[in-house]
Amino acid sequence: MTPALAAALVLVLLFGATPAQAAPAASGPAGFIAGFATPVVVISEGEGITFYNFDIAPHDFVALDAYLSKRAARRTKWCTAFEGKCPLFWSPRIGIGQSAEVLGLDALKGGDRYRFYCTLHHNMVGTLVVR
Ligand SMILES: [Cu+2]
Repeated sequence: MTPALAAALVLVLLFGATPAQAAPAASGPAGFIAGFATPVVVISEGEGITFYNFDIAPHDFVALDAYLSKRAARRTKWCTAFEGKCPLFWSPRIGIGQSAEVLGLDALKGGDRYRFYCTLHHNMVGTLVVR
């Protein structure tokens, strides 16, 4: 990965065999569980993220318990997809082999960290660190 690359990459993968005591997988074949292959994502302020899905199930990349103000949400085009609260950042839901840009990252400030998750599989969580 070269510093010149504009966007950090976030991958979601189907992990191998699930430990016997793990919770049942929300999707995918029995005994397997999907997760973010990059549960901690570090970006610089102003940097973008490209989200890739290599799993057979659809996934997205959405801020967890962090929302735009109502005023900011009204000015943000992609917030029209949400009733009520609009997440601070968001990617469209994508299927296997697809990629999407994460929207809303330009408003994030250096020095902060945020939780993210998949709205379809709430066990899929991670941390986004903004340098
Ligand atoms: Cu998911």
